[in-house]
Amino acid sequence: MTSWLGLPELASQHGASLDRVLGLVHVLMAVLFVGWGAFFAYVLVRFRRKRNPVADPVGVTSHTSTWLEVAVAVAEALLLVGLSMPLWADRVEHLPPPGESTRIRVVAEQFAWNVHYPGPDGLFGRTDVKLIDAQSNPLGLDRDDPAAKDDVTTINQLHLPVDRPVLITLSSKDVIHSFALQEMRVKQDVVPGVGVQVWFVPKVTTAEMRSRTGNPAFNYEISCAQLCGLGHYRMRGLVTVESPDDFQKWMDDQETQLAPSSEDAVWK
Ligand SMILES: [Cu+2]
Repeated sequence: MTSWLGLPELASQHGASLDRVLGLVHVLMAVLFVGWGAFFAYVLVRFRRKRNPVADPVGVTSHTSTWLEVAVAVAEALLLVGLSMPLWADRVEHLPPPGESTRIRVVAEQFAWNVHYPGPDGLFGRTDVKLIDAQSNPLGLDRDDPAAKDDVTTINQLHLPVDRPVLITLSSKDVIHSFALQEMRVKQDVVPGVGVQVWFVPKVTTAEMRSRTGNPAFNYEISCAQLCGLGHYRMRGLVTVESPDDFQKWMDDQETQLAPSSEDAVWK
């Protein structure tokens, strides 16, 4: 169900509380907009020149406006301290345990998302900037490192199992990008030289979302939410949220492709 704000469909665990804060902020803004608008119109009529030919140096003596301003400040403080700050603290302080999460590295570059899974050993292989090859090895992964042998890499393809925390470490090879998954309510700047962690729990598979939206062509997407250069518009990735079994199947397929082919074996 799309909320009254016209937000994208919601597909993550924490997203509902984020949408609630966003909704309340909009309610407060609507009240202020209508309230101040009405006040402005009232003042235009009430203090018109015909009725007030001479300026009044004393002005307003009632304290109503002061109290109204205090009320607005209290409402804003409640939104900020009561709702937004606890929500944000929960996002950045309570990262899920790595052992219970799908761990992924995502390295942004102009203009693609390089995705790195640790493979069955759970260890990310060594990467080295000297090994980077734009075509064959955009991550600079050292395949001679034992931990790297089973690592799975993709470009613009993110596969995620549903109902399990996803813990992503973001970094950039060039400029500032922004990793955005609209339906997951995830948006995080990707800064060169910094590894930023972001996490969420996908709750709706791609297939479920297709039937929910009635759109058989629906796909989750990674978009870059930071204007990062001329090719910014094409910096998008495909996200597939699937059952743990389907995810495992996909991972196994990737592993099979990593294994030396039979042809190689013959020539060795
Ligand atoms: Cu970008």
